[in-house]
Amino acid sequence: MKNKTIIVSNRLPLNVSVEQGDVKVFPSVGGLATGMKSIHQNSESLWIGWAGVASDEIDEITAEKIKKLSIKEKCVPVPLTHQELEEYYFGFSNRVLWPLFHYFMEYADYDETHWEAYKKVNEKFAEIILENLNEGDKIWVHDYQLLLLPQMIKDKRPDISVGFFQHIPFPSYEIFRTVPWREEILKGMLGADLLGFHTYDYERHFISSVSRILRYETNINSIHVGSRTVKVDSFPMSIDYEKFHNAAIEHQLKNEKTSLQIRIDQYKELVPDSKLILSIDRLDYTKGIAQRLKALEYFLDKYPQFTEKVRLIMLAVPSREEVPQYQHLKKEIDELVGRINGKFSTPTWTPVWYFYRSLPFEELIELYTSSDVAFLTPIRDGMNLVAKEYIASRTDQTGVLILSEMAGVAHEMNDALLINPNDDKQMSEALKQALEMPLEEQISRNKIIQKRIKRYNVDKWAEDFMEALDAASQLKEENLTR
Ligand code: GDG
Repeated sequence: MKNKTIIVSNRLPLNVSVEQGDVKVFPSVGGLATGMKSIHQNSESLWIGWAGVASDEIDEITAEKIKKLSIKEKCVPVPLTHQELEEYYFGFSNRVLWPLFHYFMEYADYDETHWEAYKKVNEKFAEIILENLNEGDKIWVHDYQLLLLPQMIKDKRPDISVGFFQHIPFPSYEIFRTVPWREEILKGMLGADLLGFHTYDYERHFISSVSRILRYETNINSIHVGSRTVKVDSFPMSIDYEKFHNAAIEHQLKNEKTSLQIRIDQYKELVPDSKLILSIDRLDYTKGIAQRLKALEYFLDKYPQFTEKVRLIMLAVPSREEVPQYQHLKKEIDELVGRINGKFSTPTWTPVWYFYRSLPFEELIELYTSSDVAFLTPIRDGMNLVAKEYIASRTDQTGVLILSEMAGVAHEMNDALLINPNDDKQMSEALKQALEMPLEEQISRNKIIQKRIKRYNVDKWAEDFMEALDAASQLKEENLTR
């Protein structure tokens, strides 16, 4: 049997539908699935994760069908009960780790039961991995829901190479030290041979936490854990550039239009010098959606000459609706949109078009290609792939990207208009600058960014990580034979 790579994440890249005993399993195309495509589809591999259906809400026959259909997609489901999801996913992952790692300390809700469930579910993942593991396999674990998993695997199989990549920020030591289970979490992560983060800053924060909390000896990008050397490095995640760029070209050649594109075109025809500003995120408090709306309000108050001339298209994708802070945020955003539209609308114009749902890929491309400005202002964001997707979709290289300094992606985008998402005035001035920016300047800024994303695409990202994992494993073998 050939050696394989086992990809592990909380969710499998699958959508499962169960209707009256009829089970269907479709591959899904999220950011991670795209990122792992070159590894998962084109090579020997297996993906382990939750399939999206609580195990106590289906009978055994259905569970078996899901398992069989998943295997056809090279996936192995981890069965999780409703309560496990409630405590491990909505509880510990999304009410402790998510807020804390994004510097929302006041939202962290420490609950011993949730922590116990988090450990138990990580163990469950470990058991299923071990059942599917052969000598020589490599494991790539993803993200904050599975921080304890690397060490759980290493305890049982020190010979196996384990890589871990974190998609969200790693906070500074001063934030991280507040977690009651900080030592266990760091030790869990250090089971990996290679730990990857989006940016050098996150990497540095992690190393500093290890050095100050565990007192392990650390270097610029390695940590000594007993006789082992753990490598730590940054790998800024990217996108499938060709997919977005080609979809944008095809869209522009197509004669048929969706109702969304027809409405966009009508607005542009009605007000020929009008501009569209785009905002896309999951509805999450880390994304700065409320602050963005307030900046728009400030802008429209300060520069009334833009009345009827600009429109914000705001796509907020529903997310974690079970968590109270997300419910409060939804209410706040509904009210803000209502207030802004109520305050500035004219008989023929509303400043904000608000979509609270997920749109199909085709419409996403329409938004990217039709919008003159992308207004992406997260309070904290591990990376932010939307920024890269927008630039990749601008086939004529026009368009202006207004981007928060607090997003990991800002490190790669010096030519965007970088703003502090807490500064209304600065965001408002950036909007004015973007709306008035000459086309030549837009093109000269985007050219540089586009070239970089094209060259460093998501396949390259995955390839770099796997190469670094191989190098780290080499080191591990030398240590084992010493
Ligand atoms: C986490 C980190 C990090 C959005 N709306 C629709 C839609 N999307 C797609 C976008 C993009 C993805 O969702 C969102 O990716 P982001 O990177 O912006 O954000 P998170 O979901 O928070 O992801 C983040 C990322 O992991 C990767 O490491 O960058 O910092 O928080 O790909 O295109 N896609 C479709 N319809 C929508 O309505 N089809």
